[in-house]
Amino acid sequence: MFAVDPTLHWANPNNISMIPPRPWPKFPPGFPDAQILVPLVTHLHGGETPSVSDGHPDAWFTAGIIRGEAFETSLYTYPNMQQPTTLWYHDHALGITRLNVYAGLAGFYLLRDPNNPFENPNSSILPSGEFEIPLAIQDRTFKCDGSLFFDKVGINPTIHPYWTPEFFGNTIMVNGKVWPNLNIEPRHYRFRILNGSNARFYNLKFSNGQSFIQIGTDGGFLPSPVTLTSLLIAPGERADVLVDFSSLSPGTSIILENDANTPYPDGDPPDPETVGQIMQFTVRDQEPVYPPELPETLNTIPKLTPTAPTRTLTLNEVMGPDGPVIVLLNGQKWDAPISETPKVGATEDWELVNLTGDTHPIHLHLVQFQVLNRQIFDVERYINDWTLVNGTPPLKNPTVTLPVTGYLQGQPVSPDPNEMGWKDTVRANPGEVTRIRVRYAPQDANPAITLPGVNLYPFDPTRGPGYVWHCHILDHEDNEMMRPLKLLP
Ligand SMILES: [Cu+2]
Repeated sequence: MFAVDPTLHWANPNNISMIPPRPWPKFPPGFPDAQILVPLVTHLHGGETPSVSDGHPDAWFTAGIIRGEAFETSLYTYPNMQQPTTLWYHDHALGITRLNVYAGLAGFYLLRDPNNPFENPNSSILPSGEFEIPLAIQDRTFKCDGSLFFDKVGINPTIHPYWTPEFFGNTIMVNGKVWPNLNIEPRHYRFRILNGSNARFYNLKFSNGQSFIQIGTDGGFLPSPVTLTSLLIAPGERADVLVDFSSLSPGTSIILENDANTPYPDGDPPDPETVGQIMQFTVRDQEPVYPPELPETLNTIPKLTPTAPTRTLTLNEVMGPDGPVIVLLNGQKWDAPISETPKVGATEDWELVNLTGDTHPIHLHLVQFQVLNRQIFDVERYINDWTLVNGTPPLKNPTVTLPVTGYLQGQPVSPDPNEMGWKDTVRANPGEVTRIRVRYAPQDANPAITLPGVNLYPFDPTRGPGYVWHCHILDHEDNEMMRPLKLLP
């Protein structure tokens, strides 16, 4: 369907060892040996999952018998022991995830807990049944015949013939339908919103300016409800949202709009006639139903204390003649020696030092973490000194950590109120250090007994091929913005 770029480090099921000399063929046909056999592997995003079932990028397999080097089984086990929340599953095969997800390999995985007071079938606090609707937002571009279009000319075609740094579609699809309308009753609804796009951020708001309430984030319910008039959501993030339509008169139509720039935050504004619109809601002629009052407390998020040194990790972009050619974490490619090896049970602070011009949604597998704060820093001086210490990326040697302390400016800024819960994907903004606190233990582990070297998972997370952390802009993830994450006993 789409141009597989074999100049990236990718699954390569036919084991193409030599890329023929330039000039490279246009797609189609591209490289025919790269186009046949589709490697894929499923990752349950946000899941506390054994590593053999986590969808490691090298654990891919084809419809035949060809398997990646980390493959152990195609039968996965999900313990489902974590808090109830909006998870989703999608392809994670090395270097081809952007194409497989764009082709449709993504879906919701709503984890429920009948023992949770808001999820109990007898509770009427939250809308349920037909009034609880998952909304997967994805941008797409279609050809005249209705088939999907994906970029097939690279921005640096002499280096990567087909890869582009970000794919942005020119239409918005919700649950597989372009710009849908939903007929609603004049009452409250619960929407499980997912940004399932490859690279597009959304800043969502209603055309009538009405507010709405966010009750949950990536990993579960927020500590308390947060009233919003706009919701910023990056690829991979989820938001559990209540919207009250009870004051709208019958026949009224309102539009869920988007005003996030692409790339985010400093790119072009969306066309208000096209990608500036997400979907429409039209009110049926019915008696209004008013929402019950929400409790002030929805969840208790434990206070964690770090038990290991802070990790300072950079986000790097390497420029080619016509724009980015590769995007890196800590200056390293995917196959450089593993450097993120926390002890199971440990609690670590990670400082994500963004040296690029864009926001990157950074996702860690296995864990739900807490966002501590963000702080601006002197990017130019840091890059100069980092490059003096480490050289120009991609680095051959292990990265020497350059503490960001001497480059910080201003005060740390608290996360947004709707980031105060459990998160598995965090927006790392340009020019900022984003600090997160990560505990390698189940979400509900008692902090008093969570210690480095103590495994509280119902499985052994130190065995198997390990986990990964990566940028959730799929075009970045496919071109080296992903690193292994291996837990030690
Ligand atoms: Cu990125």
